[in-house]
Order: sequence, then C-alpha cells, then structure tokens
Amino acid sequence: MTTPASIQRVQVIDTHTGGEPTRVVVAGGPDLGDGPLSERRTLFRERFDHFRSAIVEEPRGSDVMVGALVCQPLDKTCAAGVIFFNNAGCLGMCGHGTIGVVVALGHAGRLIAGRHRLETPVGAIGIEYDGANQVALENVPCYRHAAGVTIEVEGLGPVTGDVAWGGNWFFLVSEHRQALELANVERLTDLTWRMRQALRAAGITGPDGQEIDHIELFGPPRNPAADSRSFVLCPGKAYDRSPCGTGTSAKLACLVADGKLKPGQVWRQESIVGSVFEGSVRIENGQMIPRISGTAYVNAETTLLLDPRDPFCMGMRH
Ligand code: PYC
Repeated sequence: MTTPASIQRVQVIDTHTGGEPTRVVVAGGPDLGDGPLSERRTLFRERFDHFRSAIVEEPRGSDVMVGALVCQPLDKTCAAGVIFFNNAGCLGMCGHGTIGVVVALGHAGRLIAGRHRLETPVGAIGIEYDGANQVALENVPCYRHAAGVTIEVEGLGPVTGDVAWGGNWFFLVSEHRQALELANVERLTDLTWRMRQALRAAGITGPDGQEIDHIELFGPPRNPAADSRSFVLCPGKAYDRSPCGTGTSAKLACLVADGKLKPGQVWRQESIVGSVFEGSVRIENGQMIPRISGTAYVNAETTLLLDPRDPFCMGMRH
C-alpha cells in the first residue's frame, strides 16, 4: 500500500498509569527549537495547537487522553525534556504522565533502570525507575497558597477548600457530602465544574493570577491500605482515573501544613477507580519536595497518520 508523501507520521507509545492514559510522542512531533522548556511550551501553544488536538482529541484520542511530547532537554543533566498537554491545552506538569513517559521510554530502550532527571516547563524533576513498570518521581516543590477558602457554588451553597500548587493549581475540598464512587462521576463532574466556575467568578487564583483549573474532592478510602480516596476534575472536564500526581503533591502540601503528615511519612492516595499512588515529602532549603510513586503499562506502540485530505485530520475543532 502506498501513502502520499504529505501524510505526517507521528510515532507514539500509549501507556496508562492507574487507568489514566498518556500518549507519548517519541518521533514526528513539531520542531520547537532548543530554548527553555517553558518557551517551547509557549511556542507549542501558540503555533501547534492543531498538533495537540490531532494527537489527544477525537477521532484519534478522547477527552481523557493526556499527551506528552518528548524533546531534547536544554539542561544536559536531564535524560529528556517533556511537554504535557490535554484536550484543554498544555499542563505545567503531570505526575501520572511522567510515570507513563518513563515506562514508555524504558519500553523503547531509551531509558534504563536507575535515577534520572526529566525537564518540564515548570522545572526539572528527579525520577527513579525499576526498569519495568514502577516509577517514583520527585516533583517540583509543592505548597499551600491559601487555607479555608469559601466559595458560593451554584446549587450547592458555600464550599470551603484549600488552594495549593503541586505542579498544577488545585482547589482541595474534604467537606462535600458526596459519595466518591464511579457510579457518581456525572454528578461529581458537574459539581466540581461548578466549583471551578465559582472560583473564577470570585477571582480566586494562584499568586500571579493563575487559574485554579483542577478540583479535588477527598473522602474515605475503599482500599484498607489507602489513607484517602479522591475525585479529580481536570481542566478539560475529564476526571483523572489515576490519583493524580500533581494533585497528590498538592494534598501532601496541605497535610504537612496542617500538621497531619510529617516529612518522610507515606500517604497512600486512592483514585476514583481504585488505583493508588504513594506519596511523601522531604524538606530541602525550606521547600517541600513531594515524591510520588506508581506504575504504568504500555498499551500500544503505533504510528499516527495525519492525512491532510481528512477533514478531521487535526481533530474536530481545527
Ligand atoms: O497526574 O499530575 C497528574 C495529572 C494532571 C492531570 C491529569 N493527571
């Protein structure tokens, strides 16, 4: 079979981390130059949004899919650079995605067992890889920005939560009277989406005006070995099937700030589908460094074809 030369070929490795998919672009992505990853992410956002949607949105992907563009690092102590994206745009960092990228690179023979560093647009992170499916990552520093913030949520009334950073911005709510069950995801999605809108309407942001675009609800775990169960709403309205690495980092920051967790103590966070991440923090130069570990599996290695004759080649919105 022959295919026209104008068809763009993109090599991907698909993984899932605790049920949450990551599509890792290992070849055929756009050339973003060799500047800082934060600048390359801006370039990607401004000039290659069609590529983002072609990789993660329908008809090749879905709202749940997170993409990871692997690139050359600027920081030569890093094994690779990575830019994460989803159906809503680019992410600062992505914990489940990092675990997926490491396992994908291991699968491709591009990373061996041991300690490495990965460069992301929000900083370099440390990783420890067992050479198979288990990855621990040392995330960017996490912190609680604001405690006990009350918002008025349409149809629900006042809701109080904390605003914290774990590589993305989170609003963390423990008092919500909702059952954190898969059977309840439509309601949980609707309520957390309304919380996000209420935060926006109230002008509650990160310290530099960043939107709080992830919402986390916490409740008792089902798994007796876990400390807590969570539901996490992502920016594009999909819910995270994994316990969310950046969200767990934000949770750790709040627990330590409240004196409920000590540095070095392990916290097991269960997701809405029952997958578990282990987390802990250590303090370095007064900053809280979260460590998150979990497992990922490879689902597919394939070549995506971007055929300009296809009316939905770049997704439904491009
Ligand atoms: O694991 O950090 C994470 C994450 C962010 C969005 C989806 N997963």
